[in-house]
Amino acid sequence: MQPIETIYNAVLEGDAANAKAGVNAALADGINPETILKEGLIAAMGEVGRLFEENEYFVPEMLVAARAMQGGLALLKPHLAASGAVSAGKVIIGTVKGDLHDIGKNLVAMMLEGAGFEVADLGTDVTPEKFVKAVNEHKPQVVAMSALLTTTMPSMGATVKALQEAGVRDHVKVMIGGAPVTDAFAKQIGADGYSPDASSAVRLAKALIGA
Ligand code: B1M
Repeated sequence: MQPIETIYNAVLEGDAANAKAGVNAALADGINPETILKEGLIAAMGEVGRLFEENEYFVPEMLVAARAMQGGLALLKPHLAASGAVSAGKVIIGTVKGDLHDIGKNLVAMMLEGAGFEVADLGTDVTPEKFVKAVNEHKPQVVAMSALLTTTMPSMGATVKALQEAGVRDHVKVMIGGAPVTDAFAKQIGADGYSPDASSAVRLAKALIGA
C-alpha cells in the first residue's frame, strides 16, 4: 500500500499508530509534506465528516479519527513549516466563561486542524477579556465559541460585545456552537454564524473567510 493510502485508511479507522507510520513512510519516500497533509490527513478527515453527516460515524469514531489525524499532523508540522505550506486560516477557539464542557469544542478544533486551519485553543471557562486578548495576540480570522449550558450562553453575547468595545469586532468572523445554541441565538447576539456539529463547523469557517 502507498503511504498516502495508509494514512488515509489509518485516519478513517482511528488507528493513530498507523497514521504516524504512514506519515513517516511518506516523508522517507520524499513526498511533499503539503501533499501528505492534503491527500492523506485532510482528505481522510473530510471523509470522516461526510460519514458523520450520513450517520455512519458517530462521536466516538470521529474522536478516534481526529486523534489519529492529530498524531500524524504532529509529525508533519515541522516539515510543513519548513516547506512554507499555506494554512487555510487562523482560528481561536474556546468554551465560554463558566463552562467546563470541552469534548465538542475539542472535536471542532480537531476537525478544523484536519481541514488545514491553524487553531489556537484557549481551553474552557474563557472570559470575554481572554477572547479579546487572544484576538490581539493571534490575529485570527475567526473567533469560535462553544457553550453547553443555557446559563453560559449569555457569555457568547458578552464576548461579541467585548470584541466590539475593543475595536476588533470588524477584524474577525464570530462563529458559535454547542448543544443549546441555535441559529436564531447567533443572529440575536450578532455572531456571524452557527453550526450544529463539528463537520459543518469546518464548512462554516471556510465560508465565513471565503476559503
Ligand atoms: Co454536563 N451538562 N454539566 N458535564 N454534560 C450537559 C450539557 C447537560 C445537557 C446534562 C443534562 O442535564 N441532561 C446539562 C446542561 C443543561 C442545560 O444547561 N441545558 C449539564 C449540566 C447541568 C452540567 C453541570 C451544571 C452539572 C452539575 O454540576 N450540576 C456541570 C457544569 C460544569 C460546568 O461546565 N461549569 C456539568 C459537568 C459535566 C462534566 C464535567 C461531568 C462533563 C464534561 C466533561 C468535559 O467536557 N470534559 C459533562 C458532560 C460529559 C455532559 C454531557 C453528558 C455530554 C456533553 C458532551 O460532551 N457531548 C451533557 C449531556 C448530553 O449532551 N447528553 C451534559 C458530546 C459532544 C461531542 O457534543 O458538546 O454537543 P457537544 O458538541 C457537538 C455540537 O454541539 C457541536 O459540535 C460537537 C460535535 O458534533 N459544537 C459546536 C460544540 N461546540 C461547537 C462550537 C462550534 C460549532 C459546533 O463553533 C464554534
